[in-house]
Amino acid sequence: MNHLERAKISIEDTLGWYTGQNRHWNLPLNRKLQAITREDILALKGTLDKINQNIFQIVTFGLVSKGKSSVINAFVGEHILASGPLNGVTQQPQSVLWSPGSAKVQIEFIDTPGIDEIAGDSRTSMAYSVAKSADLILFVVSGDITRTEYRALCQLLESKKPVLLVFNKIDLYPEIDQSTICEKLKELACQRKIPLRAKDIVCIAAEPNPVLVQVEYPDGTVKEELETPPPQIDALKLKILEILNQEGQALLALNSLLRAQQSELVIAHKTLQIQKKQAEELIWRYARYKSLAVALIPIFLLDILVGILADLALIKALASLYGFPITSHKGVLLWRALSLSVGGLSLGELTSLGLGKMMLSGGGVSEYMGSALLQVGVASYGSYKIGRSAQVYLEQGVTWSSSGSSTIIEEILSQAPPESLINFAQTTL
Ligand SMILES: Nc1nc2c(ncn2[C@@H]2O[C@H](COP(=O)(O)OP(=O)(O)OP(=O)(O)O)[C@@H](O)[C@H]2O)c(=O)[nH]1
Ligand SMILES: [Mg+2]
Repeated sequence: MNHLERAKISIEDTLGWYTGQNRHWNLPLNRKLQAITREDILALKGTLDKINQNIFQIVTFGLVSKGKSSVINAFVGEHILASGPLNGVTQQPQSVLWSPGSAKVQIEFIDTPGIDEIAGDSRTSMAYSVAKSADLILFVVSGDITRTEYRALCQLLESKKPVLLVFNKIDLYPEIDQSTICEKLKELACQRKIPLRAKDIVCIAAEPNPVLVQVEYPDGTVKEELETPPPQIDALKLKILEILNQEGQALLALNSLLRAQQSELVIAHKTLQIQKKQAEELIWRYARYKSLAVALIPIFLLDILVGILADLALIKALASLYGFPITSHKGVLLWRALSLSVGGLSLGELTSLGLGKMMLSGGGVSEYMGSALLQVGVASYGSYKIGRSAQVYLEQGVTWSSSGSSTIIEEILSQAPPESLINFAQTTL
């Protein structure tokens, strides 16, 4: 099974958990929780649809008026998106489907509003949030790279996004200079003055200016007329097709999984917030059970065993309270990890105190009680700590959920060829 198929199953699985299809709810559905996680569940569904339909999302990004909308229009061959010389023509993200023909995938171009020099501008944040969910970003520039552009580029690369630098409006330069400009840009990349690889820089003219051409009429007269040349985007088309062929599936799988994890994280966080009080009660209840059992069972090791079982039961109870996916096996693994990090002390001390309790059981009641009480304190403290840490782990449930998304992500990253865009995006900055 390839990565894309495995990613699909993993996301289906995840969605199943959160929509209650394959989730062992033993609590009535929490209406409030359902309401506040509705959007995140929809986002998860959207990710699944995207992967089911093989939709590869390409986002255009850049400063205002660089030609972002024009690039998409040039691909689809129609003036679908408004473009114009004024800054801020695009106010909202818009999406346009394009089928590249030969490739098996569909491309969804998403146009974003131009980022502005003003920090905190709402359209800028909108553009960033769209870009961060892209499978590939076309960073459109049309001239010297400004400080704002450089910073924005670094910010996207820091979030491990695959980026192509698209130098648009190349027609504004005399034809003989055009290839020199492209070479210069690539050289800057080689010198690391642009944080990209030379091969990820493409020069195009999405909507070239009209040029004067000589038109010969049937009567032999020759007139100069303005004619709009076709877009010059072949280099970009080729580059995108190359990426799609070489690593399109891996990119699609990787980004879908990362996006699904993001939605899962938000759902987990909201669930934890809402169930906080109940979880708190649960933790204390289990801490009490455990202390009682540990204090009353005079048999050494049996008390420890009962204590461990109580912790395991607590972890399972917390998981099912939150409705997060957890199997018994994962519960044990989690308990082991947690008790090593927080409860190592309690287990060790419980053992020695248990031993003490056993030795003193032949002595006076007060000695036995003293040792047992100490053991109870450690037991309930350990239980409390384990419960608390389980909450934190559960919040990050995505990393060890039954769908195994992290394992697939790790595989995709480790199997990405050194020359791939995936590998570059992961290792740069
Ligand atoms: N000469 C030339 N002009 C272009 C090219 N591509 C776009 N333009 C012009 O640049 C201007 C801005 O283009 P848009 O596509 O609206 O730019 P944008 O980046 O989407 O702008 P905002 O939505 O405002 O952020 C328009 O007047 C286009 O005609 C090109 O390749 N060559
Ligand atoms: Mg635009």
